[in-house]
Amino acid sequence: MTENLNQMIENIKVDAHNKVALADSLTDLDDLLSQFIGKKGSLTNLKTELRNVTPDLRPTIGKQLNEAFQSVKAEIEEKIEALRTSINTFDGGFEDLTVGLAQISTINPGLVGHMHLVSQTTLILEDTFLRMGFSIEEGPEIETDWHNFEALNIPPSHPARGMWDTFYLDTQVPETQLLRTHTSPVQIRVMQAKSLPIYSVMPGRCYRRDTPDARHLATFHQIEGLVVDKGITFSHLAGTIDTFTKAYFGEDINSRLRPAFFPFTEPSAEFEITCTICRGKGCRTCSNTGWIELGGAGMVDPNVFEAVGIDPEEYSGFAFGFGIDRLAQMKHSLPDMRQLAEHDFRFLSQF
Ligand code: FA5
Repeated sequence: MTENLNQMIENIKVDAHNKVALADSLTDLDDLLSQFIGKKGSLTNLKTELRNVTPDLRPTIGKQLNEAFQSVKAEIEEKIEALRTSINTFDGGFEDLTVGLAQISTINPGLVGHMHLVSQTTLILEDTFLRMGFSIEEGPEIETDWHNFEALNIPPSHPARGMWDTFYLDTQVPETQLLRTHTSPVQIRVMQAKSLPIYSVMPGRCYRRDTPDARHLATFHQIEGLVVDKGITFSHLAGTIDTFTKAYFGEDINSRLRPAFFPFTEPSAEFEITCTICRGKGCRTCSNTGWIELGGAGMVDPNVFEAVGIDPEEYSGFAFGFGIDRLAQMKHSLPDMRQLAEHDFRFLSQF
């Protein structure tokens, strides 16, 4: 037993040394701390084995175990410190991520940067809609109350404002400024700036005072769609959404439109697909419904056309707004959207 214990301590030391040499992130090193010297770590466990050692040898083995414990701990902590220093400070406290990345690439030469999953998804969406004949437009993230709400048929103090919990800005300009809660204000800007007909999509970042959970972030992304032309009907909307779903998710994912309410569309619908995590059986991510809401849609309300000077007697149109993070989550079956906002290389490098 004594000899065994002796050998086991040495083996664990070698194993720890090799693993520390290979670890290239703070998360890896944290894992090693718990694997070797945490509450249930392999060296910690050996301490209970000391009981079985004969009393004359116990001090020697105890000392060996203690030294191994201290040296593994020091080796891991030293590497944590080195990695922190290399990643962290630059010129008075600013993080220089390029230096950090360069250091990490030296440790792991195979690691090269690439586009974040949300950016990749945005590009794929843009490409899908470009192939369907849409143009790409953009709008500002800091918006006026008029573009974000009023022109969209949501007057001040209208109860529908409660649908979007808003970050208002104190910018000292006369008009109320806010961080846009959705990409729908870009519809307004496009209708003001472009000549008709319009077939456009508008991707971008949005902000809401939402508590992050498996399906929500406070900063997220949407892609808005807008079609304005003569003779546009709800079936054009349904057909566009169906074509897009099949093009993006493939033939085996079902989608459905359910009646909903948005002040800027009438009639309005919610667009849902089968939850890709549980394949419709019900799970934590879809709140046991089997369906995940991807966005809202509907026929542009005549009041919105009037706000931007388009004659609703002559033109009709549809609009939709999907969550890009939600689309990426469903496409890659990610149980928790918060993974998209964390910077864990092990997660990010998979995409
Ligand atoms: C809207 O934002 C409407 N502007 C959509 C719309 C556009 C309706 C045009 C009609 C016509 P809603 O609040 O339901 O609707 O958000 C749309 C989608 O954005 C959601 O289905 C979801 O996919 C995504 N989304 C909303 N809030 C969050 C959040 N906090 N985190 C991540 N994604 C979100």
